[in-house]
Amino acid sequence: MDNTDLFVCIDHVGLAVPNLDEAIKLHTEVFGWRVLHRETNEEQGVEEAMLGTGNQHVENAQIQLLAPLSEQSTIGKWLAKNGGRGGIQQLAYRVKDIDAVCATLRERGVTLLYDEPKIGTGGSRIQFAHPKSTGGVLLELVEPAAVAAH
Ligand code: V0V
Repeated sequence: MDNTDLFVCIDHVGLAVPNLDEAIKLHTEVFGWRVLHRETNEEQGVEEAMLGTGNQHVENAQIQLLAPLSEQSTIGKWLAKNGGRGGIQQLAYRVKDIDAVCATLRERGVTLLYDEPKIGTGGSRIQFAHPKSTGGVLLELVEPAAVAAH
């Protein structure tokens, strides 16, 4: 796959938060973000909200607030390791063809977490690259649902 076809843009930055309602209040009332979407993803162990700026729905990079469904969940463990405080947990790149991107990254030695992409926010297809193979950042790949449908 050509490098120019690999990533479309930054899709979102994921923030781990101890309490979703409090985090939404901060980001909407103080920072002026808008809640675009909210859902619970049992498989990922999160209650999450996607926030956007301005009038655009999905064209701009978003903020994803991620609250844990349990202490044993990925976000629950991340928060415990970080003294219970929130922070940046992941950086997500938007892709057009997640299967092709995963194949290319695997060829280049990147460690991907799942054999096949899983379902993420809004019915998107998602995959993660382990921080040990990305220079220390948990990298998510997102193929949005609208693209996945075509
Ligand atoms: C762990 N490490 C991280 C990290 N989490 N480094 C950067 N960013 C993070 N978020 C480092 C940690 O410091 C250790 O480094 C090493 O990785 C192993 O840490 P650990 O505490 O033992 O963590 P693990 O192995 O239990 O879990 C790490 C992985 C986990 C990446 C496997 O976070 C995972 O499965 N993430 C993917 C799923 C996920 O994040 N779901 C929640 C979002 P040292 O100390 O060894 O150097 S769900 C979502 O985004 C959705 C639904 C969506 O976008 O649609």
